[in-house]
Amino acid sequence: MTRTSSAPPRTRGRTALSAVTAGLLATAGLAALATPADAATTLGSAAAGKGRYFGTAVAASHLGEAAYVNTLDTEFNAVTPENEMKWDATEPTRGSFSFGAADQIVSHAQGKSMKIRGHTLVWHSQLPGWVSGLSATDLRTAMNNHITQLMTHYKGKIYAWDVVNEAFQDGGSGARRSSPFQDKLGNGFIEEAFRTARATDPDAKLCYNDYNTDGINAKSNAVYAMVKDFKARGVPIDCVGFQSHFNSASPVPSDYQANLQRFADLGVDVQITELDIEGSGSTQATNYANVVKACLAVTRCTGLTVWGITDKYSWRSSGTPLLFDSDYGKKPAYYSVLNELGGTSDGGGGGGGGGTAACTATYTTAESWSGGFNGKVTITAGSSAISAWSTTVTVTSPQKVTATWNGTPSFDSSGNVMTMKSSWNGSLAAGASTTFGFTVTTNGTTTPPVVGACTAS
Ligand code: 9MR
Repeated sequence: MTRTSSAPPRTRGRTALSAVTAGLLATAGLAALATPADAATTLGSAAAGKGRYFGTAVAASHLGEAAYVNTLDTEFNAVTPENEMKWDATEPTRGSFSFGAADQIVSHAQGKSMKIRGHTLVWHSQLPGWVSGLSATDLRTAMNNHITQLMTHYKGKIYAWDVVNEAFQDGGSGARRSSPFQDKLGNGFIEEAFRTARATDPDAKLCYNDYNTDGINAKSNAVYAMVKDFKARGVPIDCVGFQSHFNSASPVPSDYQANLQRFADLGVDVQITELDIEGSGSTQATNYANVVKACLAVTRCTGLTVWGITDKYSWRSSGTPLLFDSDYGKKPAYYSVLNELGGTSDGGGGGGGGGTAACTATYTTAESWSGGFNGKVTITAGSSAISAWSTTVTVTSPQKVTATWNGTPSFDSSGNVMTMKSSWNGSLAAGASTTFGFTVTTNGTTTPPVVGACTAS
């Protein structure tokens, strides 16, 4: 990439976009996005077609990133704040509550009619130091107050709360995990937390959530016994969350579906709450498909949540466990999930398009200068010839796309997401390439654009 301090070189055939034209394109782009034609081409809409939600963990700190929000809003219809509702975030000192970051996520989700899972009210981790210093009586008061304050603040907005998280030990003992709550209040803290929760927001579903309980094993047997006992005694519980963090050491269990079913048979909903599966390619895609299959086979499995949107921000990023890669490209696992949900791929180039025409889009900065740069995207047809292609280019506000060439652009309402479709250059033989280009005025921000998956027909 060449850096010069002069004005941009003129490019032959470039289309200058006046403010008026850009505005018209933005309007046209909005209309195109609203067509029912893309009804089942996203995870959320395909899951809805099966009576389920498809959610993701969201971090408030990324809500300013256009590509992050674009993927969230396009693909998902439920969110779980990844850390923002935890005790250390919401009540860092006793009695003083801070809801700012969680509120950001909640208001974004509400604006898009997404379901919200509240995570989490009572957990041994991310617990501020002051809690563990309390006497039993005081701890009981503090726990009930914490539950009451959070659930009151979000009353009417939360689909399901993880009331108690990870209260059981790993391994074969089936015992409760040591925690300030367990050690000072005994087994009864879980029941008390659920009763307080029900009294505060009777409309929210109340879940117990844990990991390594995804198959039938000593730990899940212990949770099963607790839920059975709660149901028998009328302790309010509506759902059990199965976190489903998988990797080669902890693979998708073969009795996953049977385990979900036995809990459902106790009269609770089951939900996949923190799904991620380390790996790549077709192995990862198959594992994801198996998880979706299991949920769909269990009537009371009401939805799935993946633990993040992009590998870039995963809590275990190096294991690339999510459905979108670090550039928000759709991975084979994305296509296998969509397919399993009964959705249809729009032919995108993630490699899992299931026989539809495919292409890839790759970005390079062709030239840059003080105040702007020219981006070049190379579109390459896959193993079959294609007759048209399309991809997205997302720039970071306050950047603006001020010119384009070799394609037909349209813009979303923010102006930051450009959908570029082929014009004269749609027909490509198998493996053949073409390019399109655009000029970005940086307005002080030099972040490179993010190019989405390539769609071919
Ligand atoms: O993804 C969360 C990560 O950002 C935090 O650093 C971590 C701290 O405990 O918690 C992660 O989320 C956890 C979730 O709240 C409960 N189940 C396990 C998740 C992964 O550690």
